[in-house]
Amino acid sequence: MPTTTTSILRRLLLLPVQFLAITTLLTTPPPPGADALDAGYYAATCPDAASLVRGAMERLHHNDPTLAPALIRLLFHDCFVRGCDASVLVSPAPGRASERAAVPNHTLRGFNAVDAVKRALEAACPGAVSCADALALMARDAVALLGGDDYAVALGRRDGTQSNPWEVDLPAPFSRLDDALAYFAARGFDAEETVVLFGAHTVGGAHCGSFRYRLTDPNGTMDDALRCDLLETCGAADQTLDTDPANFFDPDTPFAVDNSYYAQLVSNRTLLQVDQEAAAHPATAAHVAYYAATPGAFVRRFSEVMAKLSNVGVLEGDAGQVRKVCSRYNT
Ligand code: HEM
Ligand SMILES: *[C@@H]1O[C@H](CO)[C@@H](O)[C@H](O)[C@H]1NC(C)=O
Ligand SMILES: *[C@@H]1O[C@H](CO)[C@@H](O)[C@H](O)[C@H]1NC(C)=O
Ligand SMILES: CC(=O)N[C@H]1CO[C@H](CO)[C@@H](O)[C@@H]1O
Repeated sequence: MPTTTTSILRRLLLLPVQFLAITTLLTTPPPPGADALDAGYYAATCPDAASLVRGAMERLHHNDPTLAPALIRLLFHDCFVRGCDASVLVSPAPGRASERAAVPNHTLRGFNAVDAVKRALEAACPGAVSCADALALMARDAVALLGGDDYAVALGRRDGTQSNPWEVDLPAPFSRLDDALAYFAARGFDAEETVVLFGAHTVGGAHCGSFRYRLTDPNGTMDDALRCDLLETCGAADQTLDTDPANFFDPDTPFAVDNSYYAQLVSNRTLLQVDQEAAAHPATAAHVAYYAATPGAFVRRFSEVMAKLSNVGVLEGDAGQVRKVCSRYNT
């Protein structure tokens, strides 16, 4: 009886949604999609935008090499939640939460750098360059500064006017790989592309909190020597973020876009469980083995897939706005 009631209720609730989706499909033209982005978008309004961002990134990177990995991650968190619309950059305000209040965002960094670059863009070309474009350019420059291939970023993204913590549904480090693959597939990334994007975990690092539970599991997949080393660094007890030690994913070359991440997967020496699963999963194992064995192929592919990531669900034309300050909507 309760099951029937629930299923009827569910059907009643779903019906109008399906109906709405169908009518929307029939009556509205398809959105322009990232095809409408254009490398020359700022030719008239801010011709030096890209070089201004590159120069600023070079200075920032020189002062703090940990920033570039943080920006690559920031782009991922932006683009997979509401598309690449700078929604991740909005600060929570009293009475109005934002994506930054959601758990996966607690360890995000780089917001001040984006604000600084945007201030420079505003000084050069007031109101022209969106925060979404600024972040896409900064992430591209981060990849290049970390020794990856430079790639073209088409421009014209607009900034969103919504940022909701409850929409942050990013996979967790302890997610099953099957779920992560389905999540990436829903955003247009197949298993190979997902494995390539995971390769971002060849730069930067993770706090112990995202893998500590693996260190006390003698039956887990982590290499024993690494497990013992990390147990010494991290301890077995949970810590708050400000005291929790951070660890490089790839301690040998933490600031190089290279294929060592895949060698670590093959030797069971990576930090995150979901990453480690990619070494053995039938949909990903061959890709992991290939990129572990073929350094140049990874570096080239990483930039191609980063370029694709930069175009997910972008706002174009008159949609959204061009924020003046990346952490605040225009009033
Ligand atoms: C299943 C998917 C993913 C999970 C569960 C995941 C999880 C994490 C976690 C837990 C951290 C450590 C955060 C900290 O403790 O400070 C991290 C760091 C990082 N992630 Fe991911 N990630 C995923 C996919 C990606 C993708 C697709 C990219 C980019 C293309 C990316 C780029 C990075 C980078 C560069 C860092 C280092 C950040 C820094 O040093 O500040 N991640 N990720
Ligand atoms: C590890 O596996 C052994 C043998 O299967 C089992 O007895 C033990 O409880 C497991 N330990 C943990 C921490 O899961
Ligand atoms: C990695 O772990 C898997 C599964 O536990 C095991 O079969 C494999 O032999 C390990 N590889 C290395 C290099 O330790
Ligand atoms: C980087 C960032 O904005 N982190 C925030 C994540 O959410 C917590 C809790 O809401 C905030 O305290 C952090 O400042």
